[in-house]
Amino acid sequence: MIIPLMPIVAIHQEPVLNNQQKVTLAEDDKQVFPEPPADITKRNPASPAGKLTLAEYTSTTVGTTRKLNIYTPPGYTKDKKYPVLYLLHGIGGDETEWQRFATVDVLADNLIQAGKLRDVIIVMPNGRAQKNDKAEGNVFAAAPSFAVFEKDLLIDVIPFIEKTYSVLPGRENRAIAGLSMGGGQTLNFGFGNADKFGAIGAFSSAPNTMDAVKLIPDPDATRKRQTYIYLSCGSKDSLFGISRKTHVYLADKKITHHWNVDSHAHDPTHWRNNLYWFLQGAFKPAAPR
Ligand code: FER
Repeated sequence: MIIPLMPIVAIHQEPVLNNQQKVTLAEDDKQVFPEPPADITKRNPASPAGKLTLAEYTSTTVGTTRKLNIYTPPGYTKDKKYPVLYLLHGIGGDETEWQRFATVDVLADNLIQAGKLRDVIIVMPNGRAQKNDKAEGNVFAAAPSFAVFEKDLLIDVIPFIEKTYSVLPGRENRAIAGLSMGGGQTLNFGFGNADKFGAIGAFSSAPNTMDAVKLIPDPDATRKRQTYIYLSCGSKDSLFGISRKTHVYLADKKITHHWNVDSHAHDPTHWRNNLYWFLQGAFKPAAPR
């Protein structure tokens, strides 16, 4: 059992955890996706630029107007329909965090240019569903509002996106992913609403992650539904045990998934590297005719 230490710094960034902790790796705790090239977040001059839009929606759940950051791919047009990824931040973050950690627009533009990623809309909401949703003060105190966000996502965010943008319907065109608290939200909401999400990517999931038996009470149904499942954690992350427990359950129930253990900690390098691989797996470009 790994007990995470309280943060040293917790304002506008993820908590600095005790990443020095020794993790004993099991045989299947392996890096299955290699380190991406160092330049994944440097703009390839040949890549046309997508667009980032800071939008607002009415949250009936919270009773306020809330912000979200939306990436639309280069050449976005109402004449086409696009799959969507809902991408969730950590306990110290907000709707700007993923962009700050991973320059999501550049990363996606480059992958699309390289023919490794479909045109996809990436929605980065604020997962702290409470009236003051800023990452300020003791960010741990807001942990319960990350659970409330399930309702906000399902009844406010997704309908807002689907009426504002040109979106492909169905679970096979809707993915959810996140880092740390957002990883826990991803597993809880993704498995809990399996009819809505066809791909799940959880990076360095936090202690808000529900027990695997509660997440997946009917392994046969989960296996048959064919969800693209991607779990990752750095071997230097003190929250390692949480992701591993989820992986061990999935493996035991023979539910196909990726489990990527790299050598990073609870840090943006781990998150951007694993977003890079998750995007390519969840939104593979169509095979050429
Ligand atoms: C905890 C340790 C870490 C916790 C949450 C986190 C709610 C989240 C970390 C992050 O989002 O980076 O004990 O409890």
